[in-house]
Amino acid sequence: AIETLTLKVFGMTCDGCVQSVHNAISDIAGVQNVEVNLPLEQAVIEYDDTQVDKIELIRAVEDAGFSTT
Ligand code: 9UX
Repeated sequence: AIETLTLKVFGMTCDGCVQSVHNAISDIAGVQNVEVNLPLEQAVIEYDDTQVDKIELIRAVEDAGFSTT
């Protein structure tokens, strides 16, 4: 099924950070849509849960250099 996950993303300070987070998440197979919001410090991710799980999404954000929930 297509699921929606909202993650808090901490440590973003400019639009380049937003792009980094967006790219890191959207590169993952099964991710359908990503919206990253700097002032809200969050990413809203739509993904196919038969292809990718929450842990993988969290890991992608962390690997991009940001902390998340
Ligand atoms: Mo902006 Mo972020 O110059 O990793 S890209 S601070």
